[in-house]
Amino acid sequence: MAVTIKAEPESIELEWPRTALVIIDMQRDFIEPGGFGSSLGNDVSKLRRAIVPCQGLLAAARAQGLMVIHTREGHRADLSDAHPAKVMRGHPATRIGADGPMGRILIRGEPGHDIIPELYPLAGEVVIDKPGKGAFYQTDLELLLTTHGITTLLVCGVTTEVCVHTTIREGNDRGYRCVAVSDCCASYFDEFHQTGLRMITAQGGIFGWVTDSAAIIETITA
Ligand code: TIU
Repeated sequence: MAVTIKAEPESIELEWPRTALVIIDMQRDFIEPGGFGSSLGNDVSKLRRAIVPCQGLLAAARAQGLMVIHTREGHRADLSDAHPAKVMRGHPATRIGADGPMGRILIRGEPGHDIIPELYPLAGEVVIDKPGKGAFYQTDLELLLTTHGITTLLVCGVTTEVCVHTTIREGNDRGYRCVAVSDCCASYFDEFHQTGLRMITAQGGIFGWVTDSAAIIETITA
């Protein structure tokens, strides 16, 4: 049965069995002090505002039986899946692969690479390990969406203008209807969060929709 979600620039009709909740990179490396986010000079506390809304939407999605997908940005220990153009930025002591308080920065298996405890995946939920900013780049995400018959993505996570945006752009070009969930996304830069969302809805929703968690949850519980 189809439901209608209030969204910008216009409402969107969707069917739950064909909809996935995608939570982008809610990792300790971005959200807690001592990881990749802080090594880049960011105020990581700014990302915490997305945690409680994501918890609420995640609980509702699980109750509704939606496909839930978590992603993690990170690389193999030998950095063989990291382009030098990505690694060789910033001070050597704070680059991807450098030692930090939560282990090697953005390296798979290190404490900082893991998802924050507040949003930890349940057994059976999909976790996509991605080497890029977008969740489709060099992953099997598109294959999983195809085999599950998914057509619409509700996209949450961090950061709004980097990995969330890149994933929505990639998904849009692959034919998915991508809906950013505004209060479940966050940025180190308030203006980038706001402008990033406006970029999605401008021009008649040029590459997606924007809604908030309350608009989705009210249709789940209705
Ligand atoms: N630095 C920043 O804003 N973001 C990233 O590097 N990755 C994600 O957005 N996940």
